[in-house]
Amino acid sequence: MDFSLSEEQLMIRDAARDFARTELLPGVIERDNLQKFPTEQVKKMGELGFLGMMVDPKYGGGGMDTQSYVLVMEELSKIDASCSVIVSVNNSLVCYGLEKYGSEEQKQKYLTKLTTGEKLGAFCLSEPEAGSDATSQKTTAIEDGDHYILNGTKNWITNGGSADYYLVIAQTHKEKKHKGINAFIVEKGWEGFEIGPKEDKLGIRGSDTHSLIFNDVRVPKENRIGEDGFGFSFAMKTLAGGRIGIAAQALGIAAGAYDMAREYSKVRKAFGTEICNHQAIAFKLADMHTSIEAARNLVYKAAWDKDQGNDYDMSGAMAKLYASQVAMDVSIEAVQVHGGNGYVKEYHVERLMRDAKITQIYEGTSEIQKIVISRGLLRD
Ligand code: COS
Repeated sequence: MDFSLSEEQLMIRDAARDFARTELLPGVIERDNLQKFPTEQVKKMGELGFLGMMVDPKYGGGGMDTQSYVLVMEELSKIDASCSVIVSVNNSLVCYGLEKYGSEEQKQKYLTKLTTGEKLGAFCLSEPEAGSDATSQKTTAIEDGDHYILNGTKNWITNGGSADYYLVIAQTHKEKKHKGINAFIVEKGWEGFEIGPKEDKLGIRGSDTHSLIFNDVRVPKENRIGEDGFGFSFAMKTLAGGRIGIAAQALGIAAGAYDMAREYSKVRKAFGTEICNHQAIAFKLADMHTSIEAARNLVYKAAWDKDQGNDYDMSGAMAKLYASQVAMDVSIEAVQVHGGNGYVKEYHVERLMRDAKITQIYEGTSEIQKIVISRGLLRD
């Protein structure tokens, strides 16, 4: 086994680390407080090539591997998980979905703008009654000549208010159940497409989460992705890669919280010495570091599987399940190491603790990951 990173991977990791420290850290508390979308930072991430990392350069992408993407996600998430989820959705759900399954016309028209940051994407699967139970889509897309007519509501959509292009999953042939579902590219501003109010969230408050309402929105047939009835499969295949991105986000949150706890423990004194000299704190650091290393190995393995062309449904699900638990555990312990200061926004760790929780929920809850893993184990 070779765990070493290439020169190129180290360079992109360091670029993300520098960017996170210089561009994300300064305003992160304010953005969290005010639920302010990081418009300027997203623009800069587009310029740095973080928004279409794995896409072929002929569509404006970086042509990089999944490992590089995971490294960038990890570094950004150490500081600002609200920014990293924007990167994750745009890369692994929207750009990946379009590059892998879109038509050449769709790639030329939409993908080339999404990779550069000129436009931002959103992935719209969840509904008020179809979150985990994703086959129960109530949004309909009914054929009408050379268009589909879209009606329904989507919930908890990341980049909901800020995106330009939306990949929307909807039911076309109800009687065919999941085999009658389609995925469509919908543009902001089309008649009948309304953006609902912004959600007031526990964490990742800089990211922009909305419900979306579709009232007789006319979508041209050429905006359907893949063959008729491919939509559910499209969503599942795309989400399998998305989960690697969220696993890397969880890993970054844990690593960021650990770094802060370690630094703090070396300067804060109690009972006449730095608190890291007390075994109660040193053992916490040992446990945190060990679990982060285990999570990192699972996340890198899932990325490696994807890069090798191996099946990554299970390894991605295992990485997300484990890394998201580690993000919760480590961030709670980081607050504890900081004592009273851990409860204060200025010290950052309380934000990381709030941000960690969503990694156990979105792109498939931990319970859904266990379904994916156990079904994979029991498949003949
Ligand atoms: N890749 C390709 N196809 C897949 C797939 C995958 N990873 N997982 C499932 N499918 C296919 C199945 O093969 C099946 O198709 P066929 O009948 O043609 O074989 C179809 O999808 C339905 O699968 P299944 O019967 O297993 O569906 P279930 O209703 O039992 O649900 C889970 C499957 C739970 C895995 C799925 O609904 C899921 O992932 N839910 C969570 C969705 C999610 O992540 N929501 C968050 C929203 S995005 S923030």
